[in-house]
Amino acid sequence: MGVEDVKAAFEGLSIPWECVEHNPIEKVEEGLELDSIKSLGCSFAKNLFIKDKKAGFFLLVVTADRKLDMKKLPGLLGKGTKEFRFADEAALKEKLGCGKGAASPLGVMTDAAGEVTVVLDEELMGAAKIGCHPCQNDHTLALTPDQLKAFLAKYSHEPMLKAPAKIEEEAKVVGKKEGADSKGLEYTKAGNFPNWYQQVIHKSEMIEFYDISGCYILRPWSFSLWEAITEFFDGRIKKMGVKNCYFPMFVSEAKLNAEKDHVEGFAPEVAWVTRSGDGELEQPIAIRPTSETIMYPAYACWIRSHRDLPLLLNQWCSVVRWEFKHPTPFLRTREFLWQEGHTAHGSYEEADKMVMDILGHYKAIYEELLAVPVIKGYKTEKEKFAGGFRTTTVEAYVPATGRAIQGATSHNLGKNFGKMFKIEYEDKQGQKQIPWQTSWGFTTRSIGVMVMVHSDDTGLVLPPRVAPIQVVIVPIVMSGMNLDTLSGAASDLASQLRASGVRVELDDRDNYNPGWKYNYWELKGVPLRLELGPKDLEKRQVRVVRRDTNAKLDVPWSVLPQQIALLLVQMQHEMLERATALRDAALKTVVEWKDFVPTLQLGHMALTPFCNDEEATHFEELVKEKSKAEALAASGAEAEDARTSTSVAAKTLCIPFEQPPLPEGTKCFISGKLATCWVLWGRSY
Ligand code: 87F
Repeated sequence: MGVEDVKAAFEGLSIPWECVEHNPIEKVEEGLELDSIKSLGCSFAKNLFIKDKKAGFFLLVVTADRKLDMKKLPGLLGKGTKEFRFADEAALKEKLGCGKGAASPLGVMTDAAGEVTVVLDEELMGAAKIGCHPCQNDHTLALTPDQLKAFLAKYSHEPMLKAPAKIEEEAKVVGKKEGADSKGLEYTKAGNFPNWYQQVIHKSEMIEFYDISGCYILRPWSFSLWEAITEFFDGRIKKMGVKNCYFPMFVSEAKLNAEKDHVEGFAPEVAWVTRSGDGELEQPIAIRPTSETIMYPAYACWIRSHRDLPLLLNQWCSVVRWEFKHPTPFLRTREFLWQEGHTAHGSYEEADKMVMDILGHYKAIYEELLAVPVIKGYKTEKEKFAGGFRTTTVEAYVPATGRAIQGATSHNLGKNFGKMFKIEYEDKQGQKQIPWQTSWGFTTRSIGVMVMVHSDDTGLVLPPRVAPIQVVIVPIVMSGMNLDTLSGAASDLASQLRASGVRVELDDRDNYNPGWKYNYWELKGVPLRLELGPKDLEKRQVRVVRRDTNAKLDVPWSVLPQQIALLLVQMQHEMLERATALRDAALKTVVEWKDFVPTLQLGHMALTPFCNDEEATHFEELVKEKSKAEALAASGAEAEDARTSTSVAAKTLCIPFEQPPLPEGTKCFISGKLATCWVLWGRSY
């Protein structure tokens, strides 16, 4: 098959012949550069000829920039497909009559047996004209999507049409590791952060993907981390007298809108149930995005006397916020797990102590459990929870992306909600009072932050305190050795460790070799690996390998539990130390505007003097605009960081509680007015 055959076929179908000749091209990208091809004014297709062991040949006709993940193709194409490979040149010639580099849907002329399924990318089908090779790569012709479909129909090839969202989209395939196999990570953290992150959480069996955008399955490996967090925090708040409860997830429209400031701005994210079965509901009902409006009407009933205070309630639940920004597992999902605490007090001081104590627990979860350093501070007026009086926050930092991220917030609500929901009580003097309220929330986002901070090019790295399995024992079985002695010793060591409170797994699966097991547990981030081979058996020792540093040491059986306990504590401590050093290195003091954007460009956070007066919000907005404009001008970058789908604009993270001295007369870096505090800025998630 060649250009003449295709031309004849076009004539038969009365498709106009618009064809150019050029030097042979091997790759789509080369074609995009050629003036002759550009003159056709068409979108250029990329044609991938692939083969599945079971289901046979497929020709994927997709937009030139579409990146496909071969492993996800069976999910996309169905038809009992299992495992795709690129088909070779011989098959391309045989099945489609196309020469090297000239795979083309027009090749269906050759496939009288109908062995090749043609898959068309819907986005490409939206183009005015599409460029194709007439089965040889030194000619390109243009035809409309309808003409292409007519051509395929003529040769009895009903194409499969696939929406771009369904075709695995990847912004850019960069940062792929050399020679990576499909079990391990194919991307590096520095080279392609988003793909690396996706693979870490998927291949470590933390997350399974789901067919509703922004929703993910939390598998046991990540859910246990959440359990470790809930257990810790639940213990702490119970000691403070907080009680758990559960309120309905549904809220009526009238209630949801009871406090205007609170819902305003958030309204587009509220998800509604409007139907049951095939009938419309009389009144649509919202799914909780947070529970102030659900809980406070009940508080109004329950709080009548000063004896009813403090009221300290918390609930563990999920909430739904229907966001349209690019989702990221854990960090930005449409449903997420959290706890929300809602308390009411007789004095401002008592409420504020509650706010601060909770913030302290949040910091402890991040630092003591997840080994992620955070900075405590107040949100500015612009960034605080609008329904409340004052918001406190813990802010974390992801060194690999240079992005800050809000860790959790604890609000002093003042009396705003009390007034709106008519929560009133009689004080000791018999006077009507409105209580001081607080609310505070901590979410599964924290798990994503931990992954982003600690994991590496080999996979997840789990801080020992939260690792579902802290130690894995891998027996090294050699051929011809006495299996019983080895497995006896291995399970003995496992029991000893278990007895000393360590979470141990003995991996005695006989269908995997030790190397495979090492990779598997490294990917899952288990802190310590114990290797037990014949030599170790002789010497009554075991080889211990640290996941975070890969450091190896031989430990005698006699002191194993003590040594392991020590190593786990050390590793936990050093993980926090390392993350803190990286975070601190990214904290820069900036006193003049000219240094601000260059600091952010380096992936740093900036601590600046700030006026923080009635005009503060205006100046924050100014910084947002100016920082974005300057960043774009400086780097020719895009408004969104392609790596993270986050804005390049800076915003305030917090007014840190710990304030460096502010020399008298220091000017605000943006307004030029007298500064009253230091504010922390960054690009953020
Ligand atoms: C989205 C839709 C509707 C955040 C929303 O931080 C309402 C809201 O009120 C909303 N997204 N918020 C703020 C939540 C404030 C507060 N609630 C209790 C917390 C901690 C837990």
